[in-house]
Amino acid sequence: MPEPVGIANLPNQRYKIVSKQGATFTLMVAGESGLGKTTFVNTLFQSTLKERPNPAERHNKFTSSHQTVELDIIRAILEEKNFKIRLNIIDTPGFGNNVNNHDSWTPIIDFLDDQHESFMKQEQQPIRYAKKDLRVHACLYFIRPTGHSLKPLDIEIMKRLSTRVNLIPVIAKSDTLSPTELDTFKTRIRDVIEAQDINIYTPPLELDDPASAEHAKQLIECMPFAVIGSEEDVEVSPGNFVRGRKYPWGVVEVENDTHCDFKKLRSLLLRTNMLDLILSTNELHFETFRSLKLGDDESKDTTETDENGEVIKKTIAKKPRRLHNPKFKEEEDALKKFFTEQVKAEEQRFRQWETNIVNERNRLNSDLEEMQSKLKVLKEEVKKLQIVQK
Ligand SMILES: Nc1nc2c(ncn2[C@@H]2O[C@H](COP(=O)(O)OP(=O)(O)OP(=O)(O)O)[C@@H](O)[C@H]2O)c(=O)[nH]1
Ligand SMILES: [Mg+2]
Repeated sequence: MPEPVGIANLPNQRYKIVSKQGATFTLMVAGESGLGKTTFVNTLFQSTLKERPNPAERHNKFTSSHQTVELDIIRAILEEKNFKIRLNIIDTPGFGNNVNNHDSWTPIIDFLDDQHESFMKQEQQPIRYAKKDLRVHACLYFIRPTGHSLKPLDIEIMKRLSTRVNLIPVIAKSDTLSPTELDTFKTRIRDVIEAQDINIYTPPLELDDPASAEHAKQLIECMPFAVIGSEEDVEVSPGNFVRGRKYPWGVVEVENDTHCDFKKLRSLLLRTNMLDLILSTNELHFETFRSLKLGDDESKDTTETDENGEVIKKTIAKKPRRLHNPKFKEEEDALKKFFTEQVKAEEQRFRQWETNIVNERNRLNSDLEEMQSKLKVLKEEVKKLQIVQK
């Protein structure tokens, strides 16, 4: 049985907001050439959609060597309990083997910015039609399984990606590393990410829900996810096929938690954290883009001549543009109101949480007292019995 994919049964109030409109989820894969990005996308689609009749349209733009040569958007609809998710996956051409690497990854950055830009323009229209939205909610960054560390090129690109999109690093072709090599590699990558201050996506720890907090902790410890892609089912025992890669010494299975983190990653993307990825794209990455675009606090240098004919330099701080525009003012007021409400709600939630903890502590204390008095009674009985025995 494939595990349920949707987010329809999430006990999350934010779910309701999105659910009325259905959701669009856009995932991107990026990284050096030949690391298995296209294979991964196909694996994800096949494993997720195998029970569904022909949902994915696939327009492959393969050259004879199967190298991806341009951005390729694959669309599908996931449907569960009347809840619809429009899923877009953006496959990108790999970079790294060109003379000029810069040319091979700037289109990816431009694509991300263009989607924010186009969404912003649509938002500014007086009549808001249904928006065309291809803003990327998560970008999987494929790391070559060298066992050493991140390359300078990886660091440079990851930095640029991480300010624009929820960045999720993954170790490509992890079947080529032994478990110990993989462990060391993961630690090194995490260290570099921290040292370089690269802001990767971290699942939020929902403190009021111990089960999901524990789950998030496990996901964080597992990062960067080690993945294996395969487009074939291989025979593991007579008549028994699984998605995997066959080697003379055995089979590595895509959907086996002891072989790689594919299932964990899929569940994060399509199930447990999809909503958080969607909302944080809007609240964090899109807002960052928007405020940069609106060019708040721009300043301008001008020169003037004073009465003695000397040139003096003046820096005129340009007023934030939105103050000139009543529409921006309105938006700002609405935002302020929104944030005040959010803070209030958070405080309320925090207080509730505190009360719950105090109640829980009191309950445990009284349990403890009860236990202690029971223990006392039992000890006395033991003593009595010992005396009787003598
Ligand atoms: N060992 C191993 N090989 C893999 C894995 N995934 C893909 N491959 C192989 O790696 C080769 C390249 O795979 P692609 O999926 O075309 O790589 P890509 O990242 O899309 O490459 P570009 O389109 O050039 O960027 C193919 O021969 C795949 O069969 C994996 O998890 N493990
Ligand atoms: Mg490809």
